Amino acid sequence: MNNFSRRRFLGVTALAAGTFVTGRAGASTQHVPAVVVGSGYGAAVAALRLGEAGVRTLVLEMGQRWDRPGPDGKVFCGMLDPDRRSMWFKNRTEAPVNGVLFLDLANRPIQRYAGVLDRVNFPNMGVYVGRGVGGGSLVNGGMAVVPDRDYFTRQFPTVDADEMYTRFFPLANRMLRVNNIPGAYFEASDYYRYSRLSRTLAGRAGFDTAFVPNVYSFEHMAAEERGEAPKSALGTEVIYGNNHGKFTLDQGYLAEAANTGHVTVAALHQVTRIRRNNAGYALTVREITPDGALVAEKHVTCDHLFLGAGSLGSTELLLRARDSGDLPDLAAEVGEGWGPNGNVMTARNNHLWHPTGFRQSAIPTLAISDPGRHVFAEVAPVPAGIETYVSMYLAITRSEERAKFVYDPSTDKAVLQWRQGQSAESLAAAKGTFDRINDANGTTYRYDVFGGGKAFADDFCYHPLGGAVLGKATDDHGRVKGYPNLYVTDGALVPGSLGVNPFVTITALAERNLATILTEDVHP
Ligand code: FAE
Repeated sequence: MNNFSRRRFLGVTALAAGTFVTGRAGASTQHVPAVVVGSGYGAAVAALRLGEAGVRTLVLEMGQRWDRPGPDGKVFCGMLDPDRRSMWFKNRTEAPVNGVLFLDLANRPIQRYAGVLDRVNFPNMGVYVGRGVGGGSLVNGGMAVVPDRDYFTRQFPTVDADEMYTRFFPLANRMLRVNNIPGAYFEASDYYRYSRLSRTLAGRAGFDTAFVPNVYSFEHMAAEERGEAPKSALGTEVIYGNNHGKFTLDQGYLAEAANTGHVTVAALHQVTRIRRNNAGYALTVREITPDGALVAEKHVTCDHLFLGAGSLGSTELLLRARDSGDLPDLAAEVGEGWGPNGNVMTARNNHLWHPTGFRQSAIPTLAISDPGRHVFAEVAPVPAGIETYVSMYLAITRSEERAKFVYDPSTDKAVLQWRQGQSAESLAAAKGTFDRINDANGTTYRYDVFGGGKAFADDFCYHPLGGAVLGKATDDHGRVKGYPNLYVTDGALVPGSLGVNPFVTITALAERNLATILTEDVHP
């Protein structure tokens, strides 16, 4: 079933999920056997597998449920005409691309609202994350890549790679409905002229390219191009949500979890504090309206607590708990091992006889591989609606640089201690690859695309990884050290670098961990 529309699927989820209603502040505490914090990849896996095992589970997600159309009839706003739905409580959009030709094409003032994309700004690093039921799946580029096995084994020496590569990666790919662009469509579509040009220019520099699998339905995309389906990827939609075509977690794992009858999803519910309570855990939860007004402070207790609030969210909850004395026995490694997956973006200028096309699919499908420098550079679209002659890339590099989060009691937040120089190794690798492409083609970098007039953007990332690393802050299955029945199930487990886009790995690892936790801890 590839021709899906968001509203049809989300209707099922919303009905099946029911509601989590306890009255206003001061209402009595609700007890549930299991709580999952967040609703991204790791959280969604936990919710489904707990539900299937018959465990009554409450999913608490701070973002909105994205199933109702706005006044324009669309659930999500577009990238070129962002409104309040675009970003999480900002006065102005903070899109990664600042503009082209020094025109601020992308960013504009918006009303503060529970929008779908957040950029969390730390001193030297901005981190993009999704906010809503479905987490990062709502805003990401859908690129679904299984990591190189040798590198995976280096990052996760205690995980059985055979089991991952024969059982859990294939399972994750199936569950997420990963598909590949048909070669004939790629070669013929006007919307992939930009990728074909980058392939040609990379080839002249001696680099191979490879297709990148995706969870966006290429059947739907081809129907968009034929005019038989509403345009989403071909209508410049991606980082503020796709109204059609992309198979997100709310349509997959989370809808299936709700259909078990044991899982309830509460949107606009942010967990602010976790403490010990008898044999389990007590949570403080803040419910807000989409405009940010406090609805109620709620209290929930549970026997098993799964943290799936993402690298930033899960790490912050744990650090706050350790350093404020709520869970004082948490390991010293909590907050450590964070990295941006070596993310570096860059943009090149093409010759006038090499247009990239004013029509560009927002879903990337091709990557340039530079094995010598360990650079995997995805060809990103510049869907500006005009010819820009710009080629843009997200380079994923391998780097050993790691940073830690420190809890700041004055703001009650975890602050990332990433230093500017820590991106130098990644930047040099990406520069090595693209210098060679420029040299082979007589082309140059663009300095007008990213903030600060820089050719290489190394001060933001899409792939935050680490903070509660597997085997360090947790045991080898994500059980938090020192606290039974408390688990981390998301990107916080991944030690800073994977070499490729992370969501397939986060999903597969969560499947692996849940399989053991369910048999050994929940239903021993
Ligand atoms: P994540 O999906 O981030 O979900 C965490 C959820 O927890 C969010 O919904 C939060 O709102 C929620 N939350 C946080 N704190 C709390 C709290 N205290 N209480 C309640 N809820 C909370 O976690 N990856 C790829 O593999 N391929 C791509 O093409 C790709 N493109 C990307 C493009 C963009 C613009 C962005 C932002 C990311 C992209 N990523 C991509 C990264 C990918 O989406 C990310 O690695 C995963 O979403 C991380 O999954 P987690 O389960 O760790």
